[in-house]
Amino acid sequence: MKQALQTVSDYTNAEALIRRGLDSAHLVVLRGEDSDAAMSAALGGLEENRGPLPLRAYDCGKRCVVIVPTYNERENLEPIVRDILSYLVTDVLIVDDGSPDGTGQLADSIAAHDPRVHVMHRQGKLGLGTAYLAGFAWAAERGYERAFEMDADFSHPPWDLPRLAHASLDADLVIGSRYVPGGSTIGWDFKRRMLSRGANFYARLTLGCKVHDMTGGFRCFDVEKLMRLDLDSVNAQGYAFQIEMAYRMDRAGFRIVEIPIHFTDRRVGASKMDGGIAREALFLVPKLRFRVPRENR
Ligand SMILES: Nc1nc2c(ncn2[C@@H]2O[C@H](COP(=O)(O)OP(=O)(O)OP(=O)(O)O)[C@@H](O)[C@H]2O)c(=O)[nH]1
Ligand SMILES: [Mg+2]
Repeated sequence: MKQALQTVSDYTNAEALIRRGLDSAHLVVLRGEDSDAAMSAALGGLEENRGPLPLRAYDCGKRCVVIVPTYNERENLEPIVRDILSYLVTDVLIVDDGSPDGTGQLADSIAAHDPRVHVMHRQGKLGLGTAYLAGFAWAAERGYERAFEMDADFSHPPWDLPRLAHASLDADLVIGSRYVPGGSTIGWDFKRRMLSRGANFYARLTLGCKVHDMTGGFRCFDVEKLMRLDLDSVNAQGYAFQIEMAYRMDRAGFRIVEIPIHFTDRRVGASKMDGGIAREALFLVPKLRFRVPRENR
């Protein structure tokens, strides 16, 4: 199936079009490459249902690692790792919490064949927040300059990774945002949409924070800035972890940029979202206001 594709010369032009409603899945960023060749690579990608594949992965010039926490993501793991590496020059860190479905063993076998892929195994389901904190520490110890957060379930379009990486050259935290012009959620029912909207409204109002998508989990951190935060005192999980990290970056005076993304409901596998995650956010958010000091850099 042929789909309409549009070319742009660079990411600045791409962002302007996406904000005006163009779907990034149908955009080819040329980056100086031959237009016909880039178009045919992108079309090939769309036909395989892998998005507008680039001729070459985007190299932002920083040492990047995409941290992918996994719990029972066996079916998603190989395709998501493959797509991440197709779009971005980066390493990948899979943080698996002893998934009963064998995701951890599969991750080991992917890593055995590709030196860019690394695996951290943890004993039992310890939660998304601590998975990311462990990943951040791992990245800082090894001198990575950019650390991405990304779900394994294809909710976060891998073709948007280069846009996040590019925006991170001029920001301390980039958030792939559903709630700025050009962003959206696809495939969620009314209840789930209201829950997410409500959580964001509540967090913004309670914390007085300007970020539109406080709960979004598709992000890129400047590792050096991230390490200046007091990460030992972060203990939130789920939605609340993302709210807390955005708030801490904001309170520290760091530059946060939101770029629009289309968030899509998971392709396969089961959701780990539950009432506990929502309750945590409800009670933790007001506490953050008093717990997180405003810092002067
Ligand atoms: N390591 C680790 N990963 C987790 C844990 N909980 C969720 N994940 C992973 O974190 C990512 C986001 O989790 P999801 O299940 O998609 O949660 P969600 O996005 O809130 O819910 P849905 O997308 O609606 O299913 C996925 O890659 C999960 O496999 C956990 O306790 N430990
Ligand atoms: Mg998900």
